[in-house]
Amino acid sequence: MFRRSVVKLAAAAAVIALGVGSATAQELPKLEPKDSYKVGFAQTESNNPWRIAQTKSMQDEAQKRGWQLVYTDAAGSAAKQVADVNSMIAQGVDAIFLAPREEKPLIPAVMAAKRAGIPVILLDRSVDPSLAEAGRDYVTFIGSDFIEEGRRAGEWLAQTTGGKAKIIELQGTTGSSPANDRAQGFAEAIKDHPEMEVVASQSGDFARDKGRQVAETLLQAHPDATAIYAHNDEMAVGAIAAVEAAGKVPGKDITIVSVDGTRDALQAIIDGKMGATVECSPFFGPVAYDTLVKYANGETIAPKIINEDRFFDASNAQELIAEAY
Ligand code: GYE
Repeated sequence: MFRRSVVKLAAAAAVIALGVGSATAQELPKLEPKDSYKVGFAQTESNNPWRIAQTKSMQDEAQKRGWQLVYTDAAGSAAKQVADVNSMIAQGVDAIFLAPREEKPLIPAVMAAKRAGIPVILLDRSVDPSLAEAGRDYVTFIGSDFIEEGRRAGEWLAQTTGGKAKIIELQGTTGSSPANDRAQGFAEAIKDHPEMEVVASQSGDFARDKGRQVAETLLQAHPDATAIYAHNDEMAVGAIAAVEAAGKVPGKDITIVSVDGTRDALQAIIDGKMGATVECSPFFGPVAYDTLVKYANGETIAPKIINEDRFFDASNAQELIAEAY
């Protein structure tokens, strides 16, 4: 008798647990419409003009709206970024904007926020889609189409070199979504050009000096290289110094193409040292907060919100440098 009721009770508990479990596993945390929010922005690092412009955009827009912004800088550490998100959860923010440094290590942060009932919007970088999903684990990803960026860089290089190039590729941060996708898009663009070949590919961690060092080593190992594809402008600017240190002329002996659209890159294009850069906008503030307001108002949010990006080369760099960062 006693045993039977225990079994029944256990079964009922299991049903309830299943019900609750599957509901929370499927549903995103809701957000109440309010006049102003306290939001978190978990930045990955601040070692380049792109990051600084992005942070400023998030801060300026929060100030304009009278929102409270809890800002953290993970200083290039995925582990610190997870801790930063946990501290935002403890501070009871209404929502978290996260720029995940790498695709996998930030999954626990996304899940912790979800468990705490705090909606997350991914900004500029994404997480591994097999481990976390937009619309279920986080609200949406807002940023550029990195595969398309890589493709545009590759197509420009194919056109400029007549489909003939020995390429050094400077990859971004290992395990980050822009590094993965920019490599993929570029490879797709050059695969039908039999005389275009990536002779070496190594990470420069999206950083100027690391990019310079890696380019220096790879230029020594591959003296026949004719082009450099950098996954961001900071590494491309570092690579210009490496090319010059190797006694070669950037823009003549070595064609350089990259991604972002920083002021230094546009200046290098004007100076003829760099060929082109695919724009990747860092100005997220308005679209980030507008999306959160729409979410709070119960509007359907697309799983990806893709920024429109331009292309900078010798034809427009001079005209557009005034608005660069
Ligand atoms: O290109 C780079 C930055 O995640 C899209 O990260 C961003 C990239 C950007 O450090 O400069």
